[in-house]
Amino acid sequence: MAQKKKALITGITGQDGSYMADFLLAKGYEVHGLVRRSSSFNTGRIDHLYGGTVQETKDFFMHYGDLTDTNSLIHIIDKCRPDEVYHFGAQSHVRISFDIPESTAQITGVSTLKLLEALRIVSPKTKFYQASSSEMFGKAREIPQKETTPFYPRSPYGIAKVFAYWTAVNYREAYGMFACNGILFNHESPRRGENFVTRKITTGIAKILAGKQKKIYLGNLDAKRDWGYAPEYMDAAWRMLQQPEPDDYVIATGETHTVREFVEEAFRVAGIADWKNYIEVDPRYYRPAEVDVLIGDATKAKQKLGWEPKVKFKELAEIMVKADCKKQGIELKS
Ligand code: NAP
Ligand code: G4F
Repeated sequence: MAQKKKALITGITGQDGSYMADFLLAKGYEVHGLVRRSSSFNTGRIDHLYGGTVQETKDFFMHYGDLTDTNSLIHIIDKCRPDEVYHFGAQSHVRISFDIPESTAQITGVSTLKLLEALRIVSPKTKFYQASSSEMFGKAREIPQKETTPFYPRSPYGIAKVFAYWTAVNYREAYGMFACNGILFNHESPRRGENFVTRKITTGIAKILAGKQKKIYLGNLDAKRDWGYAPEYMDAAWRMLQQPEPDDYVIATGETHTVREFVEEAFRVAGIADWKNYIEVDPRYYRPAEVDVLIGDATKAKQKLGWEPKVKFKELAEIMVKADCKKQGIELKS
């Protein structure tokens, strides 16, 4: 019988890592996850994988570690000897990266160097996925953005991601390692962190309907993003590591919408016409430097990976509003 493939996922307790764990387990992988110590449980997104208690199954293993702790990374890689590493762990909030730029640089940027160096020493044949971001395009030099578009990051987060991107390219070119950058545009889901704008809106609407919240306080409503559906983006990330050669790919829907349009669509799904009564603009949520417009061109991914997004803007808003309403005990009709 062929040996199961082994994957190590950093950021397994986050949105993407948890969907990737679901995806790889369904494909028959043995999945290892790096989990950091937290004073409250941080495994809510993966509890379903082991029935709600912190127990391992025969195909699913958790390892305590931290992206700032090089020794923990070396030990985990040595113990698992993964065929593939999916590096999703990061301080991933752009606004907050202005408050904690140094730790963001370490966790979001330098951790890629630590992992690749650990792999180079311990397990150089392991394939490596770097969770690169459309935030690297920042003050975009070209519309739409593709693999060849120059970077112009606008936040400590974006700068850290540019460092990580070039580190992955360098380890590929210098040491022949199989390292790929997935340059993913915003992707959302019911598992999205509640302080990212789409989820803040959909949880807010659900709580308004449940009578638990009166208003939603937001920042810049004019920013435009290319929003896709997170589970589909994990399929793209996996496909990158199955190619004969490592490469970098933009993953996006090719549509862009303002935050205001997301608000309008989400309130429409919830059956509330007068959304302006529930939204207040609070300058606290503005950023010192904003990324005004992002829109991706995923032609290369379509041609080389056979990947295309199915869920677009309206369906995404519907999925998220319905899921958050359901959590509040409210079933919305289609
Ligand atoms: P997320 O939900 O914020 O998840 C981040 C993960 O990183 C969590 O599991 C978190 O652990 C972990 N983490 C943070 N600091 C750590 C540390 N010091 N040591 C170990 N683990 C640590 O992010 P996401 O939305 O899933 O995004 C996944 C990756 O893709 C990130 O690298 C993000 O920057 C990148 N990305 C995301 C998008 C998007 O639209 N979602 C687009 C492009 C790129 P806790 O659960 O303990 O906090
Ligand atoms: O939802 P956001 O916080 O996502 P942002 O900044 O685009 O970053 C996300 O996507 C990146 C990919 O491009 C990832 F790399 C990154 O890790 C993260 O997942 O904000 C989206 C837009 C921004 O323009 C922001 O200014 O929404 C605007 N916004 C308006 N009001 C708000 C709010 N953002 C947040 N988080 N909270 C608000 O109240």
